[in-house]
Amino acid sequence: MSIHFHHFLFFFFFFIISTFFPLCLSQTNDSSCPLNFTVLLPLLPNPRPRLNTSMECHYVLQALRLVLSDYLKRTSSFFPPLDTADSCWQTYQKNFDPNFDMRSSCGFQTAWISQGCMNLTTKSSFEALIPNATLSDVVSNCNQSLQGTACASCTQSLANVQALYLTDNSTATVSDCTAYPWIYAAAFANYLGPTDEGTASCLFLVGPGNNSNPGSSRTGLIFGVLVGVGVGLALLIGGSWFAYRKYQASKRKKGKDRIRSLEMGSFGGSGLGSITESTNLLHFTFDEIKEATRNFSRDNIIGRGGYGNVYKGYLPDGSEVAFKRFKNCSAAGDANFTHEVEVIASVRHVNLVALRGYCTATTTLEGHQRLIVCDLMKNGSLYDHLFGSTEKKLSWPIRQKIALGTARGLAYLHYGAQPAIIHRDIKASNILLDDKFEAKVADFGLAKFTPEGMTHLSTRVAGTMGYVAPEYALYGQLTERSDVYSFGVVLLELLSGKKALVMDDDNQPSLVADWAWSLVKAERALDVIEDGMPELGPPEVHEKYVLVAVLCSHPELQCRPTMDQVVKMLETDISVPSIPERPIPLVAHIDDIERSISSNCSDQFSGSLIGKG
Ligand SMILES: *[C@@H]1O[C@H](CO)[C@@H](O)[C@H](O)[C@H]1NC(C)=O
Ligand SMILES: *[C@@H]1O[C@H](CO)[C@@H](O)[C@H](O)[C@H]1NC(C)=O
Ligand SMILES: *[C@@H]1O[C@H](CO)[C@@H](O)[C@H](O)[C@H]1NC(C)=O
Ligand SMILES: *[C@@H]1O[C@H](CO)[C@@H](O)[C@H](O)[C@H]1NC(C)=O
Ligand SMILES: *[C@@H]1O[C@H](CO)[C@@H](O)[C@H](O)[C@H]1NC(C)=O
Ligand SMILES: *[C@@H]1O[C@H](CO)[C@@H](O)[C@H](O)[C@H]1NC(C)=O
Ligand SMILES: *[C@@H]1O[C@H](CO)[C@@H](O)[C@H](O)[C@H]1NC(C)=O
Ligand SMILES: CC(=O)N[C@H]1CO[C@H](CO)[C@@H](O)[C@@H]1O
Repeated sequence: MSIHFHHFLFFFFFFIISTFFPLCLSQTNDSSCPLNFTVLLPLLPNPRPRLNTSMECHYVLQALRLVLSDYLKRTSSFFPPLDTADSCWQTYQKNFDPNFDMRSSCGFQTAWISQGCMNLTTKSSFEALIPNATLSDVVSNCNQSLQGTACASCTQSLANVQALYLTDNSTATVSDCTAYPWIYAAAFANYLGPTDEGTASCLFLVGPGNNSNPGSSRTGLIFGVLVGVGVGLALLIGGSWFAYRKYQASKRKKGKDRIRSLEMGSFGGSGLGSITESTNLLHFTFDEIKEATRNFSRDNIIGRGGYGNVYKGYLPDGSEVAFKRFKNCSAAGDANFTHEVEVIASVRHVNLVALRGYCTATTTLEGHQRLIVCDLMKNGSLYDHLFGSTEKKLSWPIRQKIALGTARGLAYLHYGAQPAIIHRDIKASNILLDDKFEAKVADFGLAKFTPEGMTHLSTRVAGTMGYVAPEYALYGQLTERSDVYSFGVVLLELLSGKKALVMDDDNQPSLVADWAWSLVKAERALDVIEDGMPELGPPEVHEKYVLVAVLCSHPELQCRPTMDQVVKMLETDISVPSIPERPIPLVAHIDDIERSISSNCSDQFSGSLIGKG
């Protein structure tokens, strides 16, 4: 965040020039732009280094958002009038860097500075969209100095606001829509206002920031950041640059898809590690992580999987996080990995686990290391609550909340994220729950980094077949609808308290999807619902959830709804379409094949097939 050092110089030159050569500036009339770019002046670190175009464009947008927030605070309007748009760009550019043509270099259209989305132009139109309770949540989290740890809770509550008004429509992909909560909060929720250093650096990543490391001087901070940037960015620039070019290409195609990097800026920096400019992702050193996890102590392990272990640990600022350590890595894939991590980190949604940072390192003792760092979820995974040692059964309202949250998170991965992400590994243990039982989908975008590589497919089909869509398991055909299938299975687990795949008394596999399907066909959908669930609501709602789950877990992919449709069905009164007939249940199908093979073929052949099934 503190990479923008040249600003002061530019302002300095600008003032020199405007003082001594006032005629140079009078060619364009900039007094008509109502934005006050002067508010940026005290916030810009000095000196500011020359940045790459992508970084520069990112920074231009962040700083612009701050200026818009100042304007909102003064006028209750988010944007200046359209007829001042050109003048505003010119003024901004003159102040920022006269030699950097923001509009042509970054692909910004003139009108964008005056346009929002969804007809949101004023304070009151934005407030009308957000429930009072949510707004007071924002105020309680953001009405304080946002320097340091307070930043994270504020940005989290803003992400909640974003999820509220960006829920059900393709508007989620119009990235400029995402900036409203930040602009609003700096203007009205935070009493210090957008020009406060803490507010500016938390909400807009503009400003000198503050080092969490007490005792380090400003010079030390800048030096540290320069070194950090040198090392961190050298590693990451390739990835983020590539991501940015991709973004630019898609933006040109779609026109409306602007200011994506504003959304990326929504991270609250904790001042640890070195920060990459585009996503504020932290790069941890291996030593930092060793310290946080007490040298990967067994006591800190909170999860195990084919990819490796998950550890909990504390960062020096006191926050508790989860470290996921990948097994059997080699340095060869690091560039790919960092690129992927950058992309994942740019995907932010209240129902997705937020990536905080990562680490790649080669150590003499432990070999090559790759880790990612995520927020720790207080309530563990859905699996723990359904099948673990937890005694208390989840109540119906909480299950409903988890179902809807998971559906929203997946819909965002499929239709909100750019590029779209197919999760591939939705299962109860990948749905994490925060302290308010908000569902957070974990591990998206990481399936390709499992050590098994391509063979992982067959491993998983054998291991957790209950979740894998048949077309993916059998032919490796991977689409968004494979995630929908897995979601349907998780939803059935959530409703019934039964595991995706169990062996019955005769050691025959039995899929929860087949079982639920047969109940629905027998018009006994309500029998799917787990007995003894607290706070049961109206049966119509239970039935709807069961039907949605059975529809999602339909063996034929074209019969499944999209995640967007699922969200709509779950949160509105839209009725669930009738469920198309399906072929023989999958497991029975395999049994039939096995039977026919064992009667027709050699024992060896049938043995190997059964072994796979
Ligand atoms: C600049 O624009 C403002 C408002 O539109 C106007 O009042 C002012 O006279 C203009 N100045 C010049 C030098 O054109
Ligand atoms: C712009 O902001 C600066 C610094 O906050 C302030 O001194 C100045 O009066 C403002 N200018 C206008 C036109 O509001
Ligand atoms: C925005 O407002 C205009 C006119 O007031 C209206 O025609 C348009 O449908 C509105 N768009 C949205 C998305 O509400
Ligand atoms: C929300 O707050 C506004 C003003 O603060 C008030 O007019 C409105 O009635 C409130 N709405 C609800 C549902 O409480
Ligand atoms: C959803 O977006 C489409 C355009 O993308 C728009 O026509 C429609 O009115 C929107 N629906 C809602 C409920 O906002
Ligand atoms: C924020 O807190 C200040 C005092 O700390 C108070 O004066 C102000 O009214 C609060 N703002 C809101 C929106 O509640
Ligand atoms: C940085 O934080 C320290 C306390 O940690 C505080 O005293 C100081 O004022 C802060 N610096 C800035 C520039 O906000
Ligand atoms: C500071 C920085 O990361 N500079 C990079 C800008 O982009 C060029 C390639 O376009 C790189 O060579 C620089 O290292």
